[in-house]
Amino acid sequence: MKLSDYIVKYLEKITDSVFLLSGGGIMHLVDSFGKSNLDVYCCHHEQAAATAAEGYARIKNKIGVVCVTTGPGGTNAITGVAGAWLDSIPILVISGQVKRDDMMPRQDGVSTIRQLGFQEINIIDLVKPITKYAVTIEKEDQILFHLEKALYLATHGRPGPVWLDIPLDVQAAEIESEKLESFKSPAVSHSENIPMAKIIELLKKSKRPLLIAGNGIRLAGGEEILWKVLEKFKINAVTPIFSADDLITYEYSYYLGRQGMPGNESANYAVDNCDLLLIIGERMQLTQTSYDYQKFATQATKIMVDIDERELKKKTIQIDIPVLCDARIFLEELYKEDITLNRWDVEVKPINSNDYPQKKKYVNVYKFLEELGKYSKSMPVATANGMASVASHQALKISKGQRFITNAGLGQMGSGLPLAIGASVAAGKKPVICMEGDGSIMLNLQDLQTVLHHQLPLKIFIFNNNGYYSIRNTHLKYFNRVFAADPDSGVSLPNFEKLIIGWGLSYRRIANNDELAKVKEVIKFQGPIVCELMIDPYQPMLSRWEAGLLRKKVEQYGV
Ligand SMILES: Cc1ncc(C[n+]2csc(CCOP(=O)(O)OP(=O)(O)O)c2C)c(N)n1
Ligand SMILES: [Mg+2]
Repeated sequence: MKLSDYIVKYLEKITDSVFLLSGGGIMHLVDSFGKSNLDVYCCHHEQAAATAAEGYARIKNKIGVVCVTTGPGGTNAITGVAGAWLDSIPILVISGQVKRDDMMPRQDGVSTIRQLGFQEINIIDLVKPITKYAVTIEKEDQILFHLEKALYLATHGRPGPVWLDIPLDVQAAEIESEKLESFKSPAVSHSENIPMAKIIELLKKSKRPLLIAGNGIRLAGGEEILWKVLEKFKINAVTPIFSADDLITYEYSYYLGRQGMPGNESANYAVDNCDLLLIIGERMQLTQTSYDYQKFATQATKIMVDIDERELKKKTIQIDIPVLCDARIFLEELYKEDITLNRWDVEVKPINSNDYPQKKKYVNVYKFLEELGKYSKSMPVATANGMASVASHQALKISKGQRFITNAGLGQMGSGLPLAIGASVAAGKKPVICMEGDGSIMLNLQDLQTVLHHQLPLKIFIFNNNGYYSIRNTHLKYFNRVFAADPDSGVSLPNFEKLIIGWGLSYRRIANNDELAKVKEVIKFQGPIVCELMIDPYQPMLSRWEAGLLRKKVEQYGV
């Protein structure tokens, strides 16, 4: 059997879809994909292909698969892989490599020249620091071993991306599929070391306990048990803004919102004032602790449950009880306990759009999000960064089970559209809401063609705020002038109306608050549609939190 056919047969067992961009360096693989039962989505940039695989993996909670060619195909995919690495999303990248005879000579593993084969690049050394496993497969009879090992590593322990680089002649090689070496997965010991007695004692003693529930819970398949734990213990809970805002929703009576620097006041108040903080499956990046991390939850005894030991020991968070454990197993063990926690009431203050200036000429971003929240129930939502992501994560109400995906660690511009593509594919070509900045969407605009080609029914909202709102604000704050952020300072953007219509996609514009009724029309529209929102370039947003800002004096708690 031809090796490329063997790979594709193997992939048919683990996924239904592949994101790829063709090339001579993967011609055998591409031909095999063409003969397979897999749905192949040909993207127009490898960054988009890798990020679409991330979106797919997030929605399915299964591995996403990408195939890219030698040299530039691989290097273009790196940003998507970096995002998956930081947010622990399992994706498998298969890249082509020049044929073995054309590969550069190496001495002690180091290439002695820059290149031998055309479009050759040592991609493995480039991606090693951002993958759990990355190898060039130089022996055809090891293909099964590497596939199995890569898949195992991507999806076990802390998940993440893996990369298999396959020289052209290896792709074309004939193999005897019954005689292939296979990978023996290590025996996993299930004896997790949870100091439960101590944790229970602390929970019982606590007057103001708080839970931060992170995406590690979803990755571990622990959503269901999380909700059971919430219902049983009625603990106040927050989600880390951007990374897990869809894990707990306001259907839970004691949900206090999205926590972090740009997050909700109630959630940050709870962190500043809790006396016991239980963090599960969340690595607590600086967005959560703030740069003033020495002041983070200083009144609280901190218990942190994570599967990655190194996250429990980093300098930006001082943990009293580190628990090296799978998030789902921890929740299952906790659920077995019978204790009543002290109730500590925190007033939930959702963002009220009326607290922000309403100008006749523009859409108020929070008004728009209120309107969107009425119609977007159950549709997955994808965002990248900038106001389109920040304001949405602050204010968009979602319902239980609805997904809300964003790359929280890399925050790369241009990721919203491909995340939405992958999400729609994963959901069986269902509608997905995509919110992108006018600046951000430019970085993967080309993949509107993928949306059009496959008629993926995305509802794409472009937040037109005259360029890079976030950058403008930063420069005004630090330098009192603006550069490289809007048309007057060197960054102009296209006429989106002409562009989208010229592209053959449907277009709507919402020019001001009076036109917000169009949101419903856009959401109910059959097929893909782009809606441009004309937002005040100086739209004020919720003020940022720094650790300790909302801390009260102890005697004020009343508990
Ligand atoms: C790939 C990448 N390049 C640069 C940045 C730095 N950056 C952060 S926000 C931003 C501006 C984003 O503009 P837009 O998408 O229009 O959002 P806005 O801030 O205007 O709401 C830039 C350049 C980034 N996050 N990602
Ligand atoms: Mg913008």
